[in-house]
Amino acid sequence: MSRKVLPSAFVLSILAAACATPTPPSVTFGSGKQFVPQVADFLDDVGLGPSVAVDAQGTPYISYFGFLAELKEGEIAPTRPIGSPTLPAVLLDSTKDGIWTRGAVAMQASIPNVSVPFGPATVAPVKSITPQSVNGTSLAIDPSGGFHVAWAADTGLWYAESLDTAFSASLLQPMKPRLQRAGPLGSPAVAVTSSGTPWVAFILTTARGQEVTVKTMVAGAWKSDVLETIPRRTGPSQPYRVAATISASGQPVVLYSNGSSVIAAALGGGEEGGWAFSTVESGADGYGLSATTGKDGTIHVSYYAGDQVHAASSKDGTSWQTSTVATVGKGANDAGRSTGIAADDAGTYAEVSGLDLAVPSPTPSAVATSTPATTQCTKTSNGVVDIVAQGIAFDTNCIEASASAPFTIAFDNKDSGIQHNVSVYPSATDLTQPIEQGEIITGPATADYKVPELKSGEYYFHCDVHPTLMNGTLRVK
Ligand SMILES: [Cu+2]
Repeated sequence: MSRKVLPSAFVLSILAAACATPTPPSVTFGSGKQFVPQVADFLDDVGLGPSVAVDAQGTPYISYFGFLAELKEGEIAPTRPIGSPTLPAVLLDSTKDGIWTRGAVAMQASIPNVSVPFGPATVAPVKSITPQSVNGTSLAIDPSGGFHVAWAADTGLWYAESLDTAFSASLLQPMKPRLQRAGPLGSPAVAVTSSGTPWVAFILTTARGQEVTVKTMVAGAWKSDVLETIPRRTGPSQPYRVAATISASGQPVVLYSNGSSVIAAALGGGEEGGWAFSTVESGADGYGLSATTGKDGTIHVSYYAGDQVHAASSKDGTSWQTSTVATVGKGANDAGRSTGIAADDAGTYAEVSGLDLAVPSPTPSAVATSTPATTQCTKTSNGVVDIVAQGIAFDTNCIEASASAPFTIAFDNKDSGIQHNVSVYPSATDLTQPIEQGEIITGPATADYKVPELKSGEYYFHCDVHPTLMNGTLRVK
């Protein structure tokens, strides 16, 4: 079996918790068509607003925000390797052969005598970003390997590009006074043409409403277009996420939701080469939009529709075919939802469905709100509870045992060539002292894990290799 990992077969996962005592990243190589979670970054409070892109060679890159971890009293800050970016910052990571390079797009100041990977731009206002005042990053890579990154921050919408070895940044849309809380300035989307022209789309809330705004570079200057002004909704301003991609004809296609329908705006199809609008799906709320264009020119879009994730595709950018990808349950934080869609570069997936979906993206709030509600709890029988791992998932997200009696987890790892275990912890946020740590076994294999007697209450279990994908509650009664 080849140990080469298909680039499109990654789920790039970022540990988003504040980690004063970081767990070392676990890197598991897989083969064939399967998702292989990896921890890209684990120092400090990192991973907010992630965006992923793959370059022409198939190397994946992720942009996201990083903040200093808030330390509890007595905790010692983690040591950072030399060359690590100073925080807060807009970060950029990439992986090759299982090794992650952690660099930055923008930092508040350069570090004397230290070169940070990817040559971040010096952007002094980055100093004031907080997890509350930012609203997403977006990363695009042009065919010659240039990076294009946009991010929504307290001071406004920023864009940085690196066509050579260093990023240069500019402020596309200033916010004055600066935002204390993310909201009026929506999460951006960047698409870049084959000639390297960036298109940046976002929704900005103004007195007129929620303005779907597109900016692009024309003869060295930024030009702005408002595609539609959506009436403001009641409650705190929280614009929808937008998506952008480049069609087969090399023109930008911007996807957005007006609250009741998902709309596509394609440049070049309208009168005198203007924007042509089409409805992707009416009746879909369209949270968490993501879009991409396949090698064959088909445009793929994914988004939420109620408690489902839908995908739509179009050959021409005007007529759309929709399908249901998954039913995920209704969460409380709609605006925090996000989806991700990517078409396979080599078309390997064409016989499957022509596309890969990773749902939801590793946005912390999206993960938390999209977990389906627990319906059934697997109970112990004669002191034994069965857990099966298959397809990088447990067959249950709840197990129940009796108080004051030890019990056994009879674990069956059915995933051929993939490592799993089951470890029990006091809670999802208290992962430093496992109550029981199961030996990691490579499937197909089984193991019996002994759990000591516990007081009644709720505990947490997960697979230490895939903690974000395989976890659940242990109820002791
Ligand atoms: Cu696992």
